Parts: sequence; C-alpha cells; structure tokens
Amino acid sequence: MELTTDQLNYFNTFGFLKFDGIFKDDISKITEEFENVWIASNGGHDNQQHDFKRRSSILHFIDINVFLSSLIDNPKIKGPISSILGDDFNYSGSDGNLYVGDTRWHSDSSVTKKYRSLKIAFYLDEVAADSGCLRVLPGSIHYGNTYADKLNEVIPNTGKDDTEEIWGVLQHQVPSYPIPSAPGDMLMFDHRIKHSSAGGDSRRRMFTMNFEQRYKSEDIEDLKNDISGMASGWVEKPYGDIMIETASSQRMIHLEQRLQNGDHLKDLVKELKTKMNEPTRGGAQFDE
Ligand SMILES: O=C(O)CCC(=O)C(=O)O
Ligand SMILES: [Fe+2]
Repeated sequence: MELTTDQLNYFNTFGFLKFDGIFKDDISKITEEFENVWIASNGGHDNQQHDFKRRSSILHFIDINVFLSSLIDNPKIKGPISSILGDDFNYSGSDGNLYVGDTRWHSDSSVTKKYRSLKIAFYLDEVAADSGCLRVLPGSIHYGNTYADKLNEVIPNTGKDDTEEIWGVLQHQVPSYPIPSAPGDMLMFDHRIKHSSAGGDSRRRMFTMNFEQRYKSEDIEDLKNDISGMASGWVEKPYGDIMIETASSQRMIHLEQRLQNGDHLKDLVKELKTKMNEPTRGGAQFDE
C-alpha cells in the first residue's frame, strides 16, 4: 500500500493526506480497544476520571494494548509511512486523547528539526469544521519561504500564538483548510504543518501514532534529545511493554533505534516527578 505518485506529490506540497474510509471495517474494534485503554486507566488523565474540563492524554497509548500496537504492522499504515520516511523508519510513539474544546494553532516539530517526521491520526467520532475536526494551513511545512516563515513567526510550535495581535483575527477565524473526518478515515500529516481545531465537545476522542526517519549515527545525540521530550509524559522507556513484547522481527526494525537510545528516560522521569504534579496533558490547549 505504497503511496501513488499523486498522493506523494500532494503530501509533499500541502503536508497532509486524508484516506477516506480506509479503516471502516476495523473501526468498531479500534474504538472498542481505545475505550478499553481508558477503562484500564480509570477513564481519564493520570488514572483519574475524565472531568470534561481539561484534556486527558495518555502517552504510549497504542503501546499498552495488543490490538492497537499491531496497527503499526498494518500495510495500510506502514505503506504510506515507508513512502515518505523510507522502509527503515522509526516508530516514535503514540498518544490517546479525550480532548476538551479547542486546540490552539501550533506545529508538532520545530523549524530546525533535521529528520522528517509525521503523524497518523484517527478521530473516532464524526467531526467537522466547527465541531473539532483538524484544521491545517496547507503548505506551512516549507520553512525557508516567506509564507511559511511568516506563519512560523506568528504561530511557533509551542501553541502560544499571536493571531489576534498580528492578524487581528481570532484563532478560529484564521483562513485554514478543515479536514472533516468520519470514523474509519485516517489522516496523515507532517509534524511541521500548522494545525488547530475549533468547536469540539468535551470528550473528543482521537489517537495518534508518530513516525520519523531513522537517524544517522552522527546525529544520535539529537535522537536522544528528542526521546528526552517523552519524559514529560512520565514514561520511563521509549515504548510500552506490550508494544515490545508482541513485536515481530519486522516490527522490531521500527523500534530498535529508539530502544537502543532511551536508557536515560528513566532518570529524567524521576527528576521530573519531583517538579510536576501530573504527567503532561499535551500542549496547545486553551486551559494551559
Ligand atoms: O484535534 C486536535 O484538536 C489537535 C490535534 C493535534 O494537535 C495533534 O494531534 O497533533
Ligand atoms: Fe498537534
């Protein structure tokens, strides 16, 4: 299931792709297992109930469920990823979310990131432009040109943006491309793309899987730094146990580089736990 040339051109130009109904036969099972992960976590963030006021988020989300872990072996996911990142790509983690309300404009990676990375996202409820679907600024991935650089000034990747001060418009008025989604659709987007959402309800279900190009040996320190970023989710290893325990040799290809370079996470988490009262709920929410 490699991407066609048209799909590849589209993704490389605009920075995202939607696969309509590609998982429609599996979506009830996917949704059931999604809910099972929340049930096992008491229903919400950090083993507390979801309060419908703040986003609940679990890092290593698919990794702690056998069926969801196996999604990264699925040719419908592996094919498109390989087309963009090469056959030896790294799987770089997953988050599961119960979103509450809007997400600020942001991007998921910084301008300076040397290795290409992207995300696969599943929205488990029907979402449209004003009910919490993903909104993107097509082409915002091309740092180095005036349009993308201007956007990056106003909307850096932190989720602290100046749309009102600089453009005189509110977040949801920024001219953007909404990607309505129905259960069974799959979205793929480049981590550099500027994105947001508006009008979502207080238990908007979605999960993501992230991938990156394999690092060259001279850049392993950069990889280690990137892995350090996971510590804010209070995860002590680069992957959840089930993801590793159920891995075939094929899956291992996509886990081995991060596994070999993630031993420092444990100490980082220990340190962070003295400074944070809960694992991060993820960035870019309005209640931060
Ligand atoms: O659906 C949303 O509100 C935002 C999703 C997002 O920012 C992400 O998955 O990176
Ligand atoms: Fe994001």
